Amino acid sequence: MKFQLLDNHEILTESYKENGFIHLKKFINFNEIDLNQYVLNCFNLIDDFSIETNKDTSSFLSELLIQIQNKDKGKWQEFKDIYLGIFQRSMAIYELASNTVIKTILNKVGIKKPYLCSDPLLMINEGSDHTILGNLTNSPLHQDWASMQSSQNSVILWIPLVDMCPESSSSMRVWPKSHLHGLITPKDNKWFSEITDDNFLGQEHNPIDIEYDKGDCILFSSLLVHKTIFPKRNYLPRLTIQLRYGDLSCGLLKRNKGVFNYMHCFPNKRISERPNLELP
Ligand SMILES: O=C(O)CCC(=O)C(=O)O
Repeated sequence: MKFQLLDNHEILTESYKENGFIHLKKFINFNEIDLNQYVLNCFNLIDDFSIETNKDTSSFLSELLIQIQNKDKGKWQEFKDIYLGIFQRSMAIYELASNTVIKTILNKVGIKKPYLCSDPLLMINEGSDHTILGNLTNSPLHQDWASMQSSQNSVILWIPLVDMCPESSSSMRVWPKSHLHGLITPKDNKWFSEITDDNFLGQEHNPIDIEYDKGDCILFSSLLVHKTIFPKRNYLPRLTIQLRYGDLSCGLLKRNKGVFNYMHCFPNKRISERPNLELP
């Protein structure tokens, strides 16, 4: 997958501070055929899928997900494991995450000493015809800080890799200025550190539904309130890059002794717990 970052962005620092997010148009160019090939290579770890890769990514993904859905539920679980383990960690996404243009942008929004506070991820949001990934894909009302627990000024770069069509694409709803309230207490033990409408003063703010083009970037504060939105019916899957950065120079992070909350490297199961694992 080849990304070419466009570095002609005028960073609207004031607007970011005020609203808690900025929309960077045409943030990356990428070669779609390679992206589809990467996706196919991951699916082919489960079975042999034969499908043309030179299609629009949404319909390509949709076709693959339907093919898995038509198989037995054991295959669904295999796909979930591959999705969480391998699929999300494309090397191209890691390369992108370390790009100097991104570092410059991070400096402009106040992150003096950036570090990656979670793995850079390639994510799927399922379409209306798919149920394999379930709640792994769409997010409820939340602030990312509750799960990231990084610096006060930590940010997320959210980069959709498919074309948006308002009638058939999912997106994000964001509440401008909501980051100014600080952290809102999440519900107990809820997936995605969900917050309720009651403990969020959402009425004070008018939410915005993001309309994106493929390769745009929404850069937002980890304290911005947001959630996934999708049309009532007939929407296609979406592929998104998500990058998360904190600031090593932040007093809060230091007082929290550099807390790090994304422990992807813990083995899910030991070798002895996988009796059918073929050993090298
Ligand atoms: O991609 C989405 O629909 C939601 C993403 C999200 O909630 C996040 O990046 O925190």
